[in-house]
Amino acid sequence: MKQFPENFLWGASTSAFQVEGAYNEGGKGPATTDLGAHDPSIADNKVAADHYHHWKEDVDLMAELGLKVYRMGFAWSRIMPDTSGEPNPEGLAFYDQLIDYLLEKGIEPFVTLYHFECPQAAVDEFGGWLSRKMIDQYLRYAEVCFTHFKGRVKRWATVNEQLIATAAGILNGNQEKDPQKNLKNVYQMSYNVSLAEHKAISLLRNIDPTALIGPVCAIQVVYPQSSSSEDVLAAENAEELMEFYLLDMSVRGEYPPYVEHYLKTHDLFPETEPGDQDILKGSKPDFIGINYYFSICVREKVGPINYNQPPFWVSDAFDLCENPYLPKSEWMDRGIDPVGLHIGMRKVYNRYRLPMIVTENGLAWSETLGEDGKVHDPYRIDYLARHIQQLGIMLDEGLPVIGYCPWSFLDVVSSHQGFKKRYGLVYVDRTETDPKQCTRVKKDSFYWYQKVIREHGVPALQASQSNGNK
Ligand code: IFM
Repeated sequence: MKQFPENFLWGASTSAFQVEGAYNEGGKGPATTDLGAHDPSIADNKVAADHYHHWKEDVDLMAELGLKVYRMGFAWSRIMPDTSGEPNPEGLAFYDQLIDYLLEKGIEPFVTLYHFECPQAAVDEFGGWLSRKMIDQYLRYAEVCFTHFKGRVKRWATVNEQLIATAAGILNGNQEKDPQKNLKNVYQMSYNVSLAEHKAISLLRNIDPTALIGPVCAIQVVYPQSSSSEDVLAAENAEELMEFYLLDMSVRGEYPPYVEHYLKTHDLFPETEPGDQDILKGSKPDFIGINYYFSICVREKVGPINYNQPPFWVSDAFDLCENPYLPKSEWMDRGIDPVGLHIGMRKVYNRYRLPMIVTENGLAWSETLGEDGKVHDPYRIDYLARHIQQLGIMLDEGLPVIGYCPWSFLDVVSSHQGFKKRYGLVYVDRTETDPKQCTRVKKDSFYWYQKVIREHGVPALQASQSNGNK
């Protein structure tokens, strides 16, 4: 068995809006994620996993699991309910008790400032990230958090999955219907997020120079459908447009040349202002958070642009296609690909030379409690084991992988699939329409991961379909 280092950060992840519930309690302001157009037959985040009322029990479970770090989120509008710049004392008090109890249990809180939820007030008043006013809102929020939690939170994430946060109108309030204008909005919002991120990093250096901060990126591992030069170039284009454009902005404060050219020639280049360069180049993150679930496969673009897909796939530079070599499952229709994590993280390190922590990785499954009152999830254990095994190989190769936080610590609500799509190590007993008591039940994967943490690694695995079935 590969022994992971003693100080390896074994963790688990959640985000605030997907677990907390209590959407209108404790002085919290409305958020985009509260007000989205939800199908009433699908659970929303009003109760979610009711972590707001179960937080102590949840931390006890984390301690039982042996977590070294808990990658969590603050709900922006719980701390800053409106645009006045005045924090909500009740919101801060909720996180005070949670963070203090985590620390008491020896678990490091690793907090994401912005994980998809935007204060609705900012969207209503000035269009959210479409306006530069949002940069000031984010910065004030960051200032409140950095100051209030100084010395207790020593690791921060600026933004979770900027690609999704800016592409999904339901999360950021971008209602533009015209596809070209919508795309332009996406790139403008993303540019504003990058400015906000750099300002926040510089601010943390002043407020708490010993704390660490970095982005959380949904890395895109893109394979060409064939070895034709055109398909290979299409795969490179896709990685530049969906991953490196964001990470280059986070780390280097500039677009990759290909992306700058692409945006300019497609009338998508954002509006900039004098002085932006100094902001973007004025700070650098300490680490990169890696979110990875699956790889994708593309081929050379032929035919007209298909606007009927998420904005980040709308392009004349590549076309999405199937990867026939990977096993698939209900919620993993692109395929399960542990080696892709290795490929993706190696590229990230070679490009940026920063420590990396896996901030999300996990397998969704539609689960219910069994007749024995338990949840047996061998599929999840297999998925996690094979990805952790790849981390061991990376460590042997000398890549600075400092931790692993599977998604998710407990079942969370997904924006479009409610509780049908479960990722947790801990089961939350509720249905789509009836939150019941949200009783916690430890899945088999909980006990398995507990052993992984205790023994510092996973036993050697047999090759299986999950490694590809060429
Ligand atoms: O639930 C999401 C999370 O909010 C961001 N990363 C992907 C997860 C699974 O879809």
